[in-house]
Amino acid sequence: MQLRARSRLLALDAPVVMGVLNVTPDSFSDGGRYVLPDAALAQARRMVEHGAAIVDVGGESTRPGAVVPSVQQELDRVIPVVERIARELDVMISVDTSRPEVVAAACEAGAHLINDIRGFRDPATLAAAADAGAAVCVMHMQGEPDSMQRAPTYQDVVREVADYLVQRIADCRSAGVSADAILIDPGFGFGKTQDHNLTLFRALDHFTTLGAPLLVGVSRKSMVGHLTGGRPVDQRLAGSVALAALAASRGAAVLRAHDVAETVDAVRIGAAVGRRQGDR
Ligand code: YH5
Repeated sequence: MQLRARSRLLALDAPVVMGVLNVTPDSFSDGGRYVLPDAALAQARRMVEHGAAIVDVGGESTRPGAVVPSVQQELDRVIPVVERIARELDVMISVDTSRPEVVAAACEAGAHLINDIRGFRDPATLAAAADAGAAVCVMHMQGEPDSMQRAPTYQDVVREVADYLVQRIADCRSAGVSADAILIDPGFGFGKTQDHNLTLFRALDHFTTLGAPLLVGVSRKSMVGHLTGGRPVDQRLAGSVALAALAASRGAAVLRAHDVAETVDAVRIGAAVGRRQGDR
């Protein structure tokens, strides 16, 4: 199994790690236009050295209450960083965006994969990704980042999330995205209670049968906090790594993580002990 993303092919026979690179002003203390690309490039380089196969660059915070940046602000944050990574590192570049203008400029700057937490709700965003030949990650989210955690409800969370993802795979194909350029993601923590997250995690085997490689993002999330007696975000490393290993053992193809070195080891362990396609 391979992911086709513009000029790059990524082997997914063994699970890989996508390193998180936030380029929001609150994640780089200065937030200035000159400091940011240098600091971000250094962090990207470290993640690649630690074994990240993909670097995920995001210029919009998903924290509830976070201010949505203007298109120009998002471009100013993301594009210089993508350019630097493309020029200086040998890695697949993912860009976290919901906007067609950012997709087009990011691909021009060297991005390979578009990771839209809104699941390409805007058809123009999907069209821009398809036009550029970029791979896409389609994530499920109930509601909007601002309000999604207020009272998420489902009749059958596994069915609803799976049906949504299957429909989105078809929509991506209709928009011209090639079949081997699509990742799907149940979207842990995006309009889900702890119960929903756990139910989805236990059903990961099912999500691996939907027709596209599965991306799982649980790193540092409240799901980990809940399962570890309420640990704050800076004490969630061990829990995050444990969940990453479990996800890899159940067939997740890409693990999105902040702590790349630790997660690379964890997914190796998970892949080795888990039963994978082609076993037996
Ligand atoms: C994801 O799952 N998540 S941003 C709250 C936290 C810690 C981390 C404090 N982008 C995903 O990482 N893209 C994000 O607790 C994503 N899948 C994909 N494809 C949220 C995040 C986080 C949120």
